[in-house]
Amino acid sequence: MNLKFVAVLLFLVVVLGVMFIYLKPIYRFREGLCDSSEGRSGDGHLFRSPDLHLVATNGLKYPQPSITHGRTDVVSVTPWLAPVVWEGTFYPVLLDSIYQKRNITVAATVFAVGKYIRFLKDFLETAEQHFFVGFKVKVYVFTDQPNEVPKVKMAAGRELVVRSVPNSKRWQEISARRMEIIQTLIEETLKNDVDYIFCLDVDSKFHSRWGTESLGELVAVIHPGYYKDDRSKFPYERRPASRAYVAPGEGDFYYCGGAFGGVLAEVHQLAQTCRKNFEDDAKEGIEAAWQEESHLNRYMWLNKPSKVLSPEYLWQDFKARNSEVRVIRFSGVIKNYNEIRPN
Ligand code: UD2
Repeated sequence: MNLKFVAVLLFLVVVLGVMFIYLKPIYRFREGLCDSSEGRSGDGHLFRSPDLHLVATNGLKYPQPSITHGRTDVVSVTPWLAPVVWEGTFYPVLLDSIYQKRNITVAATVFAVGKYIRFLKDFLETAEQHFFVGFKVKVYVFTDQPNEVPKVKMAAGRELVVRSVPNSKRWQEISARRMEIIQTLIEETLKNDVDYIFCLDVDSKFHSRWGTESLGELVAVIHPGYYKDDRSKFPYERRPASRAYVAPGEGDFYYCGGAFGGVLAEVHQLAQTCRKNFEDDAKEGIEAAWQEESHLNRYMWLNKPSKVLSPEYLWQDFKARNSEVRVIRFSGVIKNYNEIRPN
């Protein structure tokens, strides 16, 4: 080996060593950026975080942020610093201008199986009036009676997609199976098409704006029946044998099974986890107290939602409105459970 060759070899080793030492942290940082600002689905597909840059329209005038504005009569931020959205905590024109620039598409899923098909018309018609008006929306209806889906006129940029699903003898199964179908829908259809998804109960109507203020990575709605209660009163699954178990003293809010959402990667993770836990429980003969709602509550306890929607986003028509609820945006209609359910 001649000296010249050894010198070149040494030079290369030093250069590669320096590159390794200096470039590795940069690569790691880039990886970290991907992990924190971009979701990654199970198969490695990247979902770009839509909340990376909030770019508003130039010259838009709106009230200056002020600590004396907003709401002092309700919890408007969680201990993990997620906003809790109430009327008076956001400026809709500003938010819409941010998301219009991004040209987002929002999907909604709704299940109308068996006699629940009767609720679909009002759901769809009121969604046209209040749900992400002015944005691209795709409503996915899952039903066992595709021919009975009402013909509702959709505005430009909005689309209704009907999919067949089997009926079941047990309402608990219809309700819980939604997680599996949502998981598959995201994997097979929505992946490259949609930015956000909301999964909603059909026996409900929109009454007022539900829009861009509700967008976030993982979004949960506080149940209207329990938002003033101590967590000891929440109807979480209390049997430790269940995968939906929440121990005494644990839990943040009691969230609704009837409305949740977020970016695709987050909702996919939620649906997949709740489905698996529900099925693993079933193999051991356990059904959680409130089916997939119990599993969702366990999931949200461990994986904190990045945005929490107040009970304005899922009220119940039989409940008198409380003074802190200035607007009812979406509300469950009164129904006769014995008459409407298959069991
Ligand atoms: C609560 C939840 C619901 C679910 C359930 C527990 C709210 C407002 N509702 O409502 O989401 O977590 O507890 O399982 O938080 N469905 C049919 N056909 C049927 C039965 C159900 O299509 O025969 C669908 C339909 O979309 C309905 C949803 O499943 O809206 C939930 O069923 P539910 O409304 O009977 O459940 P409920 O009122 O106990």
